[in-house]
Amino acid sequence: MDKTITWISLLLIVTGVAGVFLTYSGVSKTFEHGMNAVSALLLLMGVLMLPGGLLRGGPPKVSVKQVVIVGIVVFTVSAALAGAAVVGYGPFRLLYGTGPAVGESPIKVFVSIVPGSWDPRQTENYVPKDIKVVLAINHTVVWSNDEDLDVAHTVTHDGGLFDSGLFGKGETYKYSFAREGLYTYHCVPHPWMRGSVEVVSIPPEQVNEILRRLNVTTTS
Ligand SMILES: [Cu+2]
Repeated sequence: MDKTITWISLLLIVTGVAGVFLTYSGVSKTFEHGMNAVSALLLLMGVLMLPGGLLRGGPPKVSVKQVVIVGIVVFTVSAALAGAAVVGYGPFRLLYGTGPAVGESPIKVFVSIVPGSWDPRQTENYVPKDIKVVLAINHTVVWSNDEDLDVAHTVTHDGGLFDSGLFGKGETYKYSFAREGLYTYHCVPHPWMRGSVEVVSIPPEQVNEILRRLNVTTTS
């Protein structure tokens, strides 16, 4: 067995698995595809190299101690993965879906990404920066990229709940909030761009009363 090749291939496999896990953890859709391709390639290289390293110069002679160590590592990794699956951590969140699908609200809220948002010296970017919306009334927010130059931005939740991916000048991104909470978000290429949406709920009678007074008809 060739120790160097074996270690390199194990390192590639670990890096590859970690990379795939991270990219599916909702860090950012913007980098997901590129990162995944690189991680998958590392993983593949590791898997292809491993037998070469292990079997070079005849089958490896292993001691009981080595078997025990490998056993402990395999057990720990399996237990960690099983635990992650149970609590829906990282990529396993996909097993539990993304929460209830929610329709668009009768009233939409518009946030403008104003010209010059790409400039870190400019304090105005998402305008208005911090908004409050009410479930069933105006929980659908539309962000529009109003740059006058060809600059793409993202609307990316800090916790990975939603991510627009890059969208260019003149384009919009729409998201409907399903639950109460404070949602802070940022722009991936310009991390100084930050905004928040506070989502609150009120009793259904009040919702109906407000919509009736505003003369807004719902389609449900
Ligand atoms: Cu941006």
